[in-house]
Amino acid sequence: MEVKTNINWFPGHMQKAKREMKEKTSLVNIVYMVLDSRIPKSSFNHLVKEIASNRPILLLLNKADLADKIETKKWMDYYKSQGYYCLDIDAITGYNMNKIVPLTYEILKDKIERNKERGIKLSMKAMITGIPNVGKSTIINALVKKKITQVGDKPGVTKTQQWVKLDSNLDLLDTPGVLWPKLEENGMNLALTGAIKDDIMPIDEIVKYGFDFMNTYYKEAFYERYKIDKIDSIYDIYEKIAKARGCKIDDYEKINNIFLHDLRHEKLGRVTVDRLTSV
Ligand SMILES: Nc1nc2c(ncn2[C@@H]2O[C@H](COP(=O)(O)OP(=O)(O)O)[C@@H](O)[C@H]2O)c(=O)[nH]1
Ligand SMILES: [Mg+2]
Repeated sequence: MEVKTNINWFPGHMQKAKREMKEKTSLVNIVYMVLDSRIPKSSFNHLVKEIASNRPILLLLNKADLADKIETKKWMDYYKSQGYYCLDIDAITGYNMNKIVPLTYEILKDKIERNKERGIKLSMKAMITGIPNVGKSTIINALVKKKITQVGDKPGVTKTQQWVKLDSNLDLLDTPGVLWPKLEENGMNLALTGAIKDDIMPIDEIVKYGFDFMNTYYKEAFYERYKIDKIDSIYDIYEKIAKARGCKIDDYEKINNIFLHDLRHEKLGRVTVDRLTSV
């Protein structure tokens, strides 16, 4: 698939972003990588593994409320088998959010113990990374329970590292490390969940891909919502959606939007787009 983007892919930018992230990482004891539970593979960025070096990585599978529970469990088992720590969360309702701090202490307990023995009184430090739109800011805000003002974004303000206290012995860097997803490999799955803006994507192709996906993995919910009985061609689907939602049969743009909106907002049930078999 060809994806046009307005993201600057110049190697220089990439190198700079990588260097900055590495600098931040050098300040912390643990790296959180936020994933979208609907696309635990496509939202995973391998660069984190590289820049985290030997620091532990805690994968926060956010938006768990939108994903298929059975698939989330499979993905967590898979990532655990690969040496990652995992927690499924929902930053909006707060599901499992209170487990992040205790789990962090648990992961870092040897380090904390060693510091204690040596009489070192240092807080543990963590940072959040993740691709755009996975919920990094929502998580930070939920963890610190207030909105953080981005003082460093104003011109003339010295950009110093800002830390927020999560607990007596745990600090969090308040600026998340933004990573770019690999569009070449995961473009369709990223697009389907809305991780990439629709206006840079071939929308008809995504919708067709989405129809196939729903028909393969969540046929019942798909048929139920649009009162589909059988599908002989893609036009049957367009026709049924139009009928079910009261719009013109040839208004493809509107039908596309209805379908994508439904898929992204749980109207077709919880969906996991990345399937573990595709690893
Ligand atoms: N359903 C759901 N939506 C979420 C969750 N966390 C964040 N969002 C939404 O995802 C969008 C992107 O969140 P944001 O924190 O700005 O992502 P960031 O770009 O990684 O900082 C916002 O519309 C949030 O309300 C979640 O756990 N569940
Ligand atoms: Mg943000």
